[in-house]
Formats: sequence, C-alpha cells, structure tokens
Amino acid sequence: TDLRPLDILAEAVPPNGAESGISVTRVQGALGLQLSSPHAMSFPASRIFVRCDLFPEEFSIVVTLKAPPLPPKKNEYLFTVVAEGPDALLLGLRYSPTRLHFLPQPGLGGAWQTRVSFHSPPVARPARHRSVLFYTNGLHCRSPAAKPPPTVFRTADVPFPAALSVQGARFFIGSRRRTKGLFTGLVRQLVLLPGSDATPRLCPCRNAELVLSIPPILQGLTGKPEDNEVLKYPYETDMKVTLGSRPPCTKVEDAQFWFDAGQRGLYLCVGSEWVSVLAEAKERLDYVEEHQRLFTRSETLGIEVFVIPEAGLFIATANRKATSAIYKWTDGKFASYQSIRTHQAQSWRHFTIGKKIFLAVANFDPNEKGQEFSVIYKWSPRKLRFTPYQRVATHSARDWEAFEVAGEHFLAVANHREGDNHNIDSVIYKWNPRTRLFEANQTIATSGAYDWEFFTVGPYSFLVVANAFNGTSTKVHSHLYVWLVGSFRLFQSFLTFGAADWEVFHIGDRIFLAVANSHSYDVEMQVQNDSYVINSVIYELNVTAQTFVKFQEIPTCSALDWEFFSVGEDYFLVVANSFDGNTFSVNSIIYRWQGYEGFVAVHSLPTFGCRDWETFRTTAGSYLVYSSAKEPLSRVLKLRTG
Ligand SMILES: [Ca+2]
Ligand SMILES: [Ca+2]
Ligand SMILES: [Ca+2]
Repeated sequence: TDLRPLDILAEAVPPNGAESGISVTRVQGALGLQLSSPHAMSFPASRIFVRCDLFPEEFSIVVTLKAPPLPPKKNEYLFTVVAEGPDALLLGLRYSPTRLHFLPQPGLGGAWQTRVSFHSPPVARPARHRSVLFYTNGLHCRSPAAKPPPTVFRTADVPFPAALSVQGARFFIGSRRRTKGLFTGLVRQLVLLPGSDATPRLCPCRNAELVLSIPPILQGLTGKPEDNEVLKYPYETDMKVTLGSRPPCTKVEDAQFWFDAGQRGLYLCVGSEWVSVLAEAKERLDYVEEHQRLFTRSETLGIEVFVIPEAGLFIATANRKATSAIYKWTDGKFASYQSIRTHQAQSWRHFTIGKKIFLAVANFDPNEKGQEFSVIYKWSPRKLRFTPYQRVATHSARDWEAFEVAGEHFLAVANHREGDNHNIDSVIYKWNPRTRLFEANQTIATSGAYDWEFFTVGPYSFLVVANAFNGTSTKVHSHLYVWLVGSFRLFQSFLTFGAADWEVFHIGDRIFLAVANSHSYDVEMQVQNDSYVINSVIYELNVTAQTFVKFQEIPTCSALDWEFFSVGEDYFLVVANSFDGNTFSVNSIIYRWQGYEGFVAVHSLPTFGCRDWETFRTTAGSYLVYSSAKEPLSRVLKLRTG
C-alpha cells in the first residue's frame, strides 16, 4: 500500500543537528524538541504530499509530547498547515490544558466549520510527556485497556473535508507561523498516518521508509535515564510504531504500536497481545488504477476468466471478427496464448466435468459455408491448448450457461434470433456420460434471448433468462425458471427493457438478482435518444413470499452487464454502461453496498462501448477487466486497497 506513516517531525528537523530556534532537551529519560522561534520547524507540504496535494480524508496523528504548564484558557499549536497569504490556516492541532482542538480551515463547510474538540486526558497528568492521539473519521474517544494510557481519540461522525488541497501550503511544527501560540512544551514525535476510508480523490502519498517514527536527532542522543525513570515510567520510553509483518508482543514491546499497512490496522501491544486500536482495521477499496491495456484483434464482447490447475490463470475474449483469443496471465499481465476461429463470437463459458476442462463459445454468425453453430472446446493437457470437442447448432447464439443439478451437467444456450424471428427456442443440453456428448434435454421459448444465469437457493436450482426483444418491442418479460422433477418450470416473470444480463449475488444470507436493461424501444414509439438512459433493477428474494421483489432501481446508460465482487468486507457492483443515445463514451460505475441505503455509486470509470466486466484475484491483489464492443481495446484495472 502507498499509505504509510509520514514522520512530520523528522521532515521539519535536519537529520544531523538542530537549527537555531530548536533545542534538544531531555524529558524524563527521553529526548524532545523545544522551540524558540515559530519558523524554526517548517517545510512545504509538497515535500510529503508528492504525488497528490490533497490532505487525506481520514487519518490518524500520533503525537508524543511533554505538555507545557499552561493557564486554563491559553492555547498553543502542536502543528498547523498554513496556506500562502496572510494567515490562511488550513488545519491544525491546538493544545489547551483542558482540550485538544483539531482546527479545520474556516468555511470548509459542514461540520468542520466548527472545530472538533477533545477532552484532553493528558491534562490530568500534564507532566507526562506522551499523548498519543489518533484522529480518524469521527469523534470517539477510546482508551485501550493498557497499563500506560496513551490517549486514543477517534473522530467518527464528522467527515473531514474531502478535497482539502495543501498545494503551496507549509507545515509548521509547534506554531501557526506566528510567535503567538508557539508551543512551549517538548515534542518528541509527530506522525501522520494517512487513514482508512479513502475515496477516488485521495491520492497515494509518498512511500515513506519509516519504521521508527522518532526523528533521528532524538534517537542518537538518548542519554542515560535519570533516576531510573525508565522503570518509573516504563511507558514513557520510546513510543514505537513498527511497520511490516506482525512483530512479537512481549513485555519488551509492551505499550508499543504496530501499524499494519497492508490491513491498515493500528495495534497496541497489551499484555503479550496485539490489540486493535482502530476499530475498522480491514481491507478497503481505495481506488482503481489502470493496470494493462489489452489490445485485441477486433472489438471484444464477452470476457471469461478461468483458472486451469497447474497451467495458470486465463481469459478468453469473444471477438467480433474472425478470431477470438485466449490470454494467459504471465508476469503480472495477460499475454497472448491461443487464437481460435470464431464467427462474431459473443461470449465464452468455462466449465469442468470431472477432470475435463471445457470452453464453449457462442457464435452469433454462420461460418463461410452458411452453417450456423457454436463450439465446445476441450483443454488438452498434452498440447496445453483448447481443441474443438463438439459442435452444437445454435441461432445467433449470445450466451452459454453451464451448471450442475443433482450431479448431472447441463449447458444452456441463449438463441437470440433465427433470421428475423426473435421468438424462438433456446435449448438446455445435458451431458451424456456414456456418449460423452451434450444432448438436447429441454427447450424454452425465448424472445431475443441475451443471457442465461443459473443459481441455487438451498436445495432449489434456478435458471433465469434475459429476453431482449420480441420483434416489435424491447419491453418484454424475462423469466425465471425453477428445476422441478426433471425439468425447468416457470417460477416468476420480470418486465425488462432490452435485458442483456442477469447477475445473481449473495450478501450475507440475502439473495439478489440484478438485471441490466439496455434499451427501451417499441416500433410504435418514436425513437428517442434517452431510451438508452433507463433504470436497471436489483431484485431481492423474499423467502417467505417465495418471490423476488424490487429492491433498488439504478439509472444506467444502455447497461449490458453487471458484475458483483467483494473487497475485504465490502461488496460492490460494477455496471457496463455502453451508450447514452449519442456516444459510446460513457462512464461505467462501481457501486458499494451500504446496507440500508442499498448500492451507492463510489467510482466512475470512463469507458467506451463497455460490454462486459469480470473480476479476478491473484496473489498480487484484485483486478477488474472490461471489454469494449466498440474498439479493439480491453483494459485490466487494479483495485487498490489498504
Ligand atoms: Ca450468463
Ligand atoms: Ca454479469
Ligand atoms: Ca461479466
């Protein structure tokens, strides 16, 4: 992760010696810095915000200090960030004998117009030279049950300004650039931990190589503790924040911190156990970045991701022109692996039967001889290639779905149309273990079928079809079937608008079904551009009523695919928006599950004729890949988490 502790104090002090205006002073066995000039410790914000000039929206601050003896109403500054110009305070941390104030820029809006104040437990023991303050989003005070009570504050309910630019600003340690309010205590440590719930606006900060977050000047000069104060105040020795993998936690490390940058957790060693001091120490999606531009021979429709044991991770792209391709994940990128002749391929489906590995392609067009069929390929463990296995007669096939019911293997094809007729049968094939071929098992009447999706709920097996067009209208019913005594029977119908995809997903024990509506069109209706900007719908299974009920409608731009994925404990849906009536250049959106609020848009991704999204995971992290039906370029995106 890019988010590592930033040692603000070390930035402000020259590594090999104090400048004028700063002196190194011993406090109860440890060393601290004392200021005599408001300008002595200052540096441009750009030095630590290298790649991005936005202050992180969530963060923690670790301060170790000896509090000055101040009269009750007096204030002093621990640090500030000051913009150019007269007295443009952006933010700061201010100390008073009874409070700690975190000051935002005035007029930033929202709750931050008023400062957030914290009762300041260190006040009870002003002589002690360590307070540890953690400010993350919200206003919580939490003291870990530790023998040394470093004070942990969390701010939970007050959102920090999202786009606080520190461009051109300077950090001042112990002052706000003026003599007034100069900190008269000692500072030993001041570390900023960029925080937890970042948004796309939060850019990565600098990679700080920081293990011990005490400036070198204060490490080298550690003298012998006077009067055995180390024993007297064991917790007032060095306050360490260790990075990296889980360090030991014994008596020696007692009261020390471990910052797990990977999981973005901060832990305190308490009685030989690491205790989390930030409640939300978990992996979260921060932003999405382009990882690979995958140039394909022609425009790509469906993408299928699959793993072949002992061979690796692959994707198959369904390409519009004469060949489709298989790519293998090699050295962190997809590399060409095999080309397969296809006819306006729409999608691929990977499945296994026992040890056999198959890949079925849905061909939309007939071949050169006018024969119309789709092909099932089988992986040859000897050739390490897919070879043709079975041809199946199909009609403008859009999609294959593979599934198992009661130990038997099935393949369902979505036949889109035959000539001009969209009201035709789609076919469910069953694997015959004797002939080792798929044989037609059931036909189901469909209207411009686009997609099949199979899922199970408890002992029940379901198959849902996306019907896109009946010859005159895209406003048609798409049907959900349930398996009962040997065949699929109609279970429920949904009114859909050019339905192109069904996506089923689980959140806890809740079951959802999302449809991608692509187009609202009727021959009798005037063609309108806005007929592509329509709602797609998420349904939820009501178990008692045994029916799916509308859960949420989401505006989409000719949606062609939904893909569900999770990162850490968060759930996401990404939609393939393909067209808004004027342009294929539209944003596809990632939505995050927010419980009661349903899915809320969190990331906008510029896409062009977006057709299909898939997710996959490698040891290096989580990725998304999407295809474009309008240009020969697919993209692999990396999900950055912290
Ligand atoms: Ca499907
Ligand atoms: Ca889907
Ligand atoms: Ca997909």
